[in-house]
Amino acid sequence: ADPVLLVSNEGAVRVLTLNRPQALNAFTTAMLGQLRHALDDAAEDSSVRAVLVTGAGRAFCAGQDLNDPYIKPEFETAADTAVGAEAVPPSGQAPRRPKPKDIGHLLDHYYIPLALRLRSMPVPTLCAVNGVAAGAGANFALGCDLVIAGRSASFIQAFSRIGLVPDCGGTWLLTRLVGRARALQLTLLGEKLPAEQAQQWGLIARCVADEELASVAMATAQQLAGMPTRALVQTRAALDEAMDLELEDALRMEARLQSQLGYAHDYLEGAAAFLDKRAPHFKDR
Ligand code: T3D
Repeated sequence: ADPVLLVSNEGAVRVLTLNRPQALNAFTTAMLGQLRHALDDAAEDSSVRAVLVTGAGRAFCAGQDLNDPYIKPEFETAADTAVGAEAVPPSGQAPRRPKPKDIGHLLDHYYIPLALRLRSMPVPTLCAVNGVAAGAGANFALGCDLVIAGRSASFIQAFSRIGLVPDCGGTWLLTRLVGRARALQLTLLGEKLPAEQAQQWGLIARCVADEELASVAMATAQQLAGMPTRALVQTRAALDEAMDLELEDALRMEARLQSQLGYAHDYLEGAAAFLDKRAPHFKDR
């Protein structure tokens, strides 16, 4: 069988490609597990300075695979139980009573660790959204530091269509990215948001022509990989933290981080390179 996640390197950029194109790269537990391990590997490998995630085929990711045994609805039949079953319909079909299922288990074991891993990566992350990104697929993409989408891509908070709430960080991310009104519009109606509008709303960084997506995403990932990694990662953490801080506390957090970075190699190198009018060579992670 084809691997469900392709892993490759382009210089200091680790490229992760979701690879179940026949099911629009919907997440199976196997794929979620491999994705998390691949992020762990990238985090631990000091030669990696940026991670680029994309999808194979015409979609980025259709969210949780609804055929996965952990989540696929199952119904009791007369063979399972004779007590309490619904009456046999006039058509003569077997009674269909849903079997209780704890689908929250999937979140505890797969989506929560994955979303936390992504947000705490020690290198910048970039998602190249090459087609539709639905449900947890959309929110995984939006959890990356930069999101670049092809013009034909779209974002769908598909959860409400199937009786669920947004997960994989959607409740936290969407309100921060586009505000409550637009977050509610996206999550209640579950409508498709085209990439261009997603950019206009500030949900994603860029929308580019489909045929340019791969090259623009790779060039941006290479650009990030050549930058002072530790400062980039601390910028992400500081922006997230500042959302919940008073101004004075945010100012003090900035001062604390700046003090630490001021002693690091990358600041000394960056400032010296500027003064010397040469290209800097960053190495802190
Ligand atoms: O607690 C928990 O654990 C729950 C966790 C939930 C996390 C979630 O992500 S919930 C949301 C799950 N995702 C969805 O509900 C989206 C379902 N898919 C769609 O709405 C549509 O497929 C799309 C809008 C994404 C794309 O539409 P379209 O018309 O371009 O493609 P299609 O024809 O619908 O799909 C193509 C194939 O992919 C098709 O298979 P087939 O008929 O060719 O054999 C379709 O069944 C399959 N597919 C698409 N999405 C999923 C899927 N198979 C399994 N699971 C999917 N999510």
